[in-house]
Amino acid sequence: MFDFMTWNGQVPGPMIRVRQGDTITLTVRSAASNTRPHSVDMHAVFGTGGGSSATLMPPGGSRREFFKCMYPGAFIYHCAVPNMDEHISRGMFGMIVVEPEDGLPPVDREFYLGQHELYTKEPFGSTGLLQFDYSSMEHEDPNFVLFNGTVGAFTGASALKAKVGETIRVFMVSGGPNLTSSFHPIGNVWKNCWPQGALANAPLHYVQTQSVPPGSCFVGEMELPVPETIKLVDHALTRVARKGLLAEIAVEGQANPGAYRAIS
Ligand SMILES: [Cu+2]
Repeated sequence: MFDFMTWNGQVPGPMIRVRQGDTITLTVRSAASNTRPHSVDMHAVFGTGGGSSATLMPPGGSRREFFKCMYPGAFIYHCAVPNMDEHISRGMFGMIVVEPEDGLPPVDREFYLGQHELYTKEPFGSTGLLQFDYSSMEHEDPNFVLFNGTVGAFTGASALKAKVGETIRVFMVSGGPNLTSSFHPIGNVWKNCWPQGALANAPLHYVQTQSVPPGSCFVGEMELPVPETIKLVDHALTRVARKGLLAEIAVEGQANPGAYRAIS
């Protein structure tokens, strides 16, 4: 267990999804039971601090801002108070997707993941309420690296589901605050991949591992020609083997021995 700081009680924060040209009025509120100030810096926003100056609020406060989504892409939003590294590590990051004016092409399923690291006094595997550790954050040496704030998120019975023959899209936001993700689907490949979530550009094709720096996003699509369990990982694999980072997609359907089979 850990005392997260969240938007709407989830890590990553809710995906906000709009179209290029849309105008947004955003209202943020901070519970009176909070003890720290918070704000929102959205990388989809032209304006001082990505709106963080307009949204800076004390415990119990609320703020409203207006912005126009003038360019397309998948963008991080995050808290931007002076202790922003701690607040992001505690969970204050999410994604706003500004689709191009014509929208993204349809796919069969979409998934939303957020990678970030957690700095605790206690080692990986500890139980009970864990304490935040400023020293390991200063050394950028976390004990936990997580998808969606959970050790082994979306694994086993909680795996994400898809079917052979479908096309799926993965949105991933890299909160950091410090580590770059080397994002790879074990057993598959990013057929279409938008580094940085930069949807104004043509996608790259058949990308194996894509860097997703902290403070950025990723959009990738996969074909599913065979039944398998795809493991979404950061290919800096110590983070998978020893720090808790893993999400699985269980792909069910007919075997496709012309594409893949075990021989002996
Ligand atoms: Cu905050």
